[in-house]
Amino acid sequence: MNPTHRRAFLHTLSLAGLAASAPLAALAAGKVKPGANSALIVVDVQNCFVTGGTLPVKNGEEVVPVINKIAGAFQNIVVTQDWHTAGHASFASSYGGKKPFETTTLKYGQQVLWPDHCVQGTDDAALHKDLKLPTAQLIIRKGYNKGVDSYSAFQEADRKTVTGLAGYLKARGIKTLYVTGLATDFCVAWTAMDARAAGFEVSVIEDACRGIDLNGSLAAAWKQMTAKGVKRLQSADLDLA
Ligand code: VGL
Ligand code: ZN
Repeated sequence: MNPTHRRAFLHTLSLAGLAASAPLAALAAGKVKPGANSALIVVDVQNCFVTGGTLPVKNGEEVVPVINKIAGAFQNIVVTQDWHTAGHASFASSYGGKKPFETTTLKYGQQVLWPDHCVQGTDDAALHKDLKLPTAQLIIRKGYNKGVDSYSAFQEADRKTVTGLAGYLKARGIKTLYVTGLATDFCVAWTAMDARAAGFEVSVIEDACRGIDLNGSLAAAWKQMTAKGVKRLQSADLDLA
């Protein structure tokens, strides 16, 4: 064996040795392990958005066991609640001659009109009873300004009024967010995109979300999220060990 061949042979041997001695965990290749500077964001897993609620998302309750399962992998968890005043500007009932799921133009732009939902203090606005997040550190409520909707947990629909969530996360040194909950194409998508705009690394965990899908809004939301650098993960991509 000439020296060049010998080096190549040794190189191959040492690589094989490395592979053989690699711990099993490392072979669960590509799994993501959320670190101390990551947070799980659980968006609007409330009675209003599941079966029996006022604005039910199809199979919305199915996110609960998925979120409970992945929560153990996170040191930081933030929960959000849609928290509207009665007579809110996003309710169709606030206008004469408007039906739910029609749109209108408000001062800040187009607004989908919804059935009355998630009114402050009602059982409909309560978090789903099976959601088990004892380590969650913050509940942020949004949509309480009567004239302005807030799909996003960061910024209201006027694109001016902030909720304070970005400041909270930054003050705590959090850099990476994993977004879950309801609904994929509204509050999850707006939260994820605003998080990108605020400078966070963001993944949406698809099977921990369910969508409303109003006139193709689900596909449109994924397209917009992808364009803004939001990653699309599945709960199985997380290292829960
Ligand atoms: C939501 C519509 C109206 C959501 C909230 O949580 O996605 N959707 N309000
Ligand atoms: Zn709402």
